Amino acid sequence: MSDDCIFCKIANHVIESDYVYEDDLVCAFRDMSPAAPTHVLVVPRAHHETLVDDVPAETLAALVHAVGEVARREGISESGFRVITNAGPDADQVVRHLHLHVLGGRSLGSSLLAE
Ligand code: DGP
Repeated sequence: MSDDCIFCKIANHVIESDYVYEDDLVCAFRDMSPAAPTHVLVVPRAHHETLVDDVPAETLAALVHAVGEVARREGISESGFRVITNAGPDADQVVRHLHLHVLGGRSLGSSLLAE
């Protein structure tokens, strides 16, 4: 865990959040600035900056599994949803702790971007 990382603190309950799903390796909580009716962030409990940060295969599998759990729990598995991860400056990554945005609950349009 990184002491100055907000998502480390949320993922390890140093700071509480609105959790949607948790297991040993990952947790999912609501984004504080939702871009859609459902906007949940899925993060590893261990600190990894992006997807290219030597993330163990077990953790990657747990992240993808959690996306499915979030979609089912939020009732968007049939209506549809989008998963995005921002990595690095060109993607405008603000929080430097790997996270998957799970967006749904409205039509997201055909663009790859959420807006
Ligand atoms: P990005 O790094 O650009 O992929 O976006 C980070 C997202 O994290 C952004 O949508 C806002 C959200 N966020 C930032 N800080 C917090 C926080 O302390 N709590 C919650 N729930 N969401 C946060």
